[in-house]
Amino acid sequence: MPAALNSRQAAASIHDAFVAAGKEFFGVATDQGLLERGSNAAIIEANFGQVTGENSMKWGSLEATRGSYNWGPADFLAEWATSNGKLIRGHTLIWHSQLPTWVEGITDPAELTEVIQTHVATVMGRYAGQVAHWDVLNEILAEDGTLRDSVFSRVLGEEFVAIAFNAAREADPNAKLYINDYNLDRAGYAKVNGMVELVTKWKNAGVPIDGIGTQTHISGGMGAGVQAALEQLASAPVDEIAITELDIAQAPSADYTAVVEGCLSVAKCVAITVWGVSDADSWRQGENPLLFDGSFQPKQAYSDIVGTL
Ligand code: 9MR
Repeated sequence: MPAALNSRQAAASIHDAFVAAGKEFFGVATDQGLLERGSNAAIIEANFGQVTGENSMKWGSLEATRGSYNWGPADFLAEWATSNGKLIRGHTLIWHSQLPTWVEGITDPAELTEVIQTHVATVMGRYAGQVAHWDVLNEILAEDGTLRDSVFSRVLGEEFVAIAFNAAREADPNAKLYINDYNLDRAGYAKVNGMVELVTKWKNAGVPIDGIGTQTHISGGMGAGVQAALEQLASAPVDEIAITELDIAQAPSADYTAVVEGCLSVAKCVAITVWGVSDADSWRQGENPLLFDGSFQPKQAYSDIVGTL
């Protein structure tokens, strides 16, 4: 059941408008604590079409102690999404941050390979068939476009890319498998070049990478450059591109609409996710970067995007 109209904060669904424009979904990051507070659930029910767990599906949240799983918050999110007809983006399987210390401490390549395979199979297996996109790898590049230093790169070199994606395809053949990163917002930037190179290399080697996720945590004035960055990412041999964690300092309407128009103009760009509903809960406190203000009122940027669509 959709929320009653008087509890909705924006009359028109940005997701419905985006789908009508030919795209897959317009979603938002959330989690149990948020869904149980304020107008988050009502707004998501009425206005968005997909949820990404802001923290609940990260390795550190799921398995801080080896072999002991904390599924509660992740299960809550998946069940909420399913019962409310929302798609899910799984975030994220392999990431150097919010990584349990027991994983950080592994030095043996065979052991780390097995641990990655088990993690991917266990987490993706649990939600198999329910998750539209999985961020298999998150933030593996340094700013100069080379591989970031992490336990994964130190112990396995670039091979962990193949290990993780091969395990992911096996665990849930229906999920679109993504490599996700930030600072992919400007065409020609070293990290964008590095991403296209890395994905091209591994795709040509037969590794099943379906999409590139560009987080898109940006400042005002950067929105106009996003389309060219999407075009460059789309030059990699992937099926699709998604904007996965959008937020823009002070939420200027011109930048938000430019990002949405950029995605509309690039055929491979299939989806947009904003990184939270309300400024009250944004990780960028003080920057007011989201589409709903601290009182859950939709901003100009929200209605202008719907207008554009
Ligand atoms: O928004 C998330 C915040 O609540 C967490 O404390 C933080 C922990 O690292 O992660 C934030 O989400 C990040 C996402 O998982 C990956 N890209 C950057 C996001 C913002 O930091």
